[in-house]
Amino acid sequence: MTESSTISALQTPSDSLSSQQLLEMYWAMLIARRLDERCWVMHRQGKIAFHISGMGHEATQVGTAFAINRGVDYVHPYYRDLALVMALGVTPRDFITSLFGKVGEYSSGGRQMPSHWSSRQHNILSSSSPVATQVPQAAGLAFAINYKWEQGLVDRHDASQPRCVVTCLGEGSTSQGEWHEGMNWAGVHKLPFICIVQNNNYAISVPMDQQMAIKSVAERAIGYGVHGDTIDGNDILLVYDTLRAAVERAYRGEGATLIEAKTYRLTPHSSDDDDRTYRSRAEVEEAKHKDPILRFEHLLTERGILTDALRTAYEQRARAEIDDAQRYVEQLPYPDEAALYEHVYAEVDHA
Ligand SMILES: Cc1ncc(C[n+]2csc(CCOP(=O)(O)OP(=O)(O)O)c2C)c(N)n1
Ligand SMILES: [Mg+2]
Repeated sequence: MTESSTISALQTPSDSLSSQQLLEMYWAMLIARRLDERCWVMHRQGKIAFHISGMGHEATQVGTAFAINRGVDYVHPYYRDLALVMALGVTPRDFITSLFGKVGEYSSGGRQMPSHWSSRQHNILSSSSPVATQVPQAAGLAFAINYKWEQGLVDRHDASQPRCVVTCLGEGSTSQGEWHEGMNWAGVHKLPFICIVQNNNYAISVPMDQQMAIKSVAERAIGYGVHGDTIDGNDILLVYDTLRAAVERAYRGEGATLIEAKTYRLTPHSSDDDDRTYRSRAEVEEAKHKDPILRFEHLLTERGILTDALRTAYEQRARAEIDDAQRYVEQLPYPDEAALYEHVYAEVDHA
């Protein structure tokens, strides 16, 4: 990613971001949303079997990506992080190839379910399907970074090296033991670790008040000895500022941060879910008024940064990129049957 080192070196609060940087953030949210929408269409057309959406979470995810040293710091995302991984460099072609499971699929050669991101190139760790397993893994990675600093193997000020680990999960997944173990470990060892809980109030059909007896996940930070913040996850600039502070804390060796970003998922949990069974249409409609993309669009328009002409141009560009990606993937072949056994067992030389 070209911008990564600039952003990291700036140490800027959001009010010093340039118009160009703000527009890049807007673009990152928009392209993820339009791709996400296309995925639902492809699913309804019977072209793909499954889609899990990030719609509504874009401010949290893009604000996060822009606050780290992109492509250098590690990110251990969860399945809803489409906008986050795209802001790190995953392209519409990459993602659509995953959805179709076609040859050349970037994360697993088409073996994993879609949205189980993995990209060595972008320092994105591969997640497992059991929720929250990424948290102790991410804490372990942060431990390794810290260990190298302590042993003098890596200079903690070297911005070409990973200096923190960001991991994400939903509020429901914080009921898993792995979350608590990972958070505790990060607190004990003062790790360069940031955990973002994307709180959309539901774990599929189960509301948050059936997962925990407290109002805010971040209240638990004190129990782990880490810094905790609860923020409006639909406010991209607030997300950015909160993340910048957490990233700087990690880089300075001052320990871990737990960020609870309150947001809303605008779609059913996945293409296999019918959310009419557990939440009212009125509630979903109400949430659409707080759509993080519309909110950022409004702010940028008010500041004179985003014009109608520019917005139209972005929409056209998004459409063209997604059309191109879909066309490209549809003509790709499926993997050969024999490829099923590749990378599963070590090659044994029987000679
Ligand atoms: C250990 C485990 N239990 C159950 C599941 C099935 N499952 C997948 S996603 C999910 C809901 C998680 O909700 P939350 O953490 O709030 O994240 P959200 O989907 O709302 O973003 C569940 C129960 C799973 N993948 N792993
Ligand atoms: Mg949730």
